[in-house]
Amino acid sequence: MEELKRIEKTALTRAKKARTSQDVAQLRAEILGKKGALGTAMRSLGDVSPEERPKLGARINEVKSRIEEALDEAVTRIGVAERDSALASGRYDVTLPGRRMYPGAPHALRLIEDEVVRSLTPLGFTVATGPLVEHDWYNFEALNMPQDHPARDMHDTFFVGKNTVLRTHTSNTQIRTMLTRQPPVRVLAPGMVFRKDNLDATHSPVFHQIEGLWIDERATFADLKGVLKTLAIGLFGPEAQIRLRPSFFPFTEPSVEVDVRSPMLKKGLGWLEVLGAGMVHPAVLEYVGYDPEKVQGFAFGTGIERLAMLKYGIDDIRLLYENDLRFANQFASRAGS
Ligand code: FA5
Repeated sequence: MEELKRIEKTALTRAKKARTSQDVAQLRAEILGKKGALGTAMRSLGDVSPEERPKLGARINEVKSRIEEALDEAVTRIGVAERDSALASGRYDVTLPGRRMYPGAPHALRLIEDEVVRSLTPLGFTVATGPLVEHDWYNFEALNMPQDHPARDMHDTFFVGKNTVLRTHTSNTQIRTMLTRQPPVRVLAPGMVFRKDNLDATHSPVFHQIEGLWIDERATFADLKGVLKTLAIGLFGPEAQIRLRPSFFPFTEPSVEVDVRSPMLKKGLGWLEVLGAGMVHPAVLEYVGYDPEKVQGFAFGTGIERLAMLKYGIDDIRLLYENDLRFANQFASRAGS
């Protein structure tokens, strides 16, 4: 009990005298820390008789809370004093110009991806992802492009191993989705893709696509047109129009290329090609174990860079990758628009 009284007295006096936050921290460690004076007192409880123990324990707790209070008071007092002295010594010059803040802005490619997703989620689409390093089977074979198919030439491919490629399109995610889910399926698959294309104003060896897939008992070409129109309006405004031209993809039949025209676009008076699409080929449905007699559907895929270039009037794809803040910040105000 005597020793406790002494500890308390010293601690309270030293707390009052403390001048800096370090003084308080040191005192706190010396008295309240594990190896501090009170900690030692706590441990000595084991040596006293069972009758004495509760009384002594209660007393230790009392002393502890009084010391804590004194230390807290010291912290407040010192904080105020330190601020006053900083102000008095003129460390703040209120006439200096403020420091400029540079808030981040979403990248143009992110904005386009978000817009596509936002336009189509009300129709029941959800987002799916697939691997960037892909087995040949998912990237080509199951998409009706066997080993020697000439359509493979259109995708100049980076081979990582004999049967492993950097995916050349997001269509691998169609296959992976259909293999793991049963219809109805409605997914959007955004992501990075790779082709051995030389970097120039309109091509990059690494670029981004977003893929759509809708499979159901009765998902028709008319539904595809409706989805594409919704997408065009979401991206290019309510007056956007679409035009479908016959095309070829090994994994869709019939296949189309889709052009868009909108007064919102600078080149709005002409038709601009924006994506490829078509009804999923029955052979692809068979590859993934669906019955083409029972289910059908459509897919579409588009290049996000090209959409960004059209929408924002960017004439060189390289600007999208250079991270020049003067370029990147132009999109700050477009987030959510
Ligand atoms: C495809 O990749 C098909 N998978 C799209 C598809 C999906 C069709 C589903 C039907 C059904 P394509 O090879 O045309 O298609 O590429 C799609 C888009 O990617 C092009 O329209 C273009 O916008 C973009 N693209 C292609 N190569 C590059 C490149 N090197 N740099 C930037 N964008 C590119």
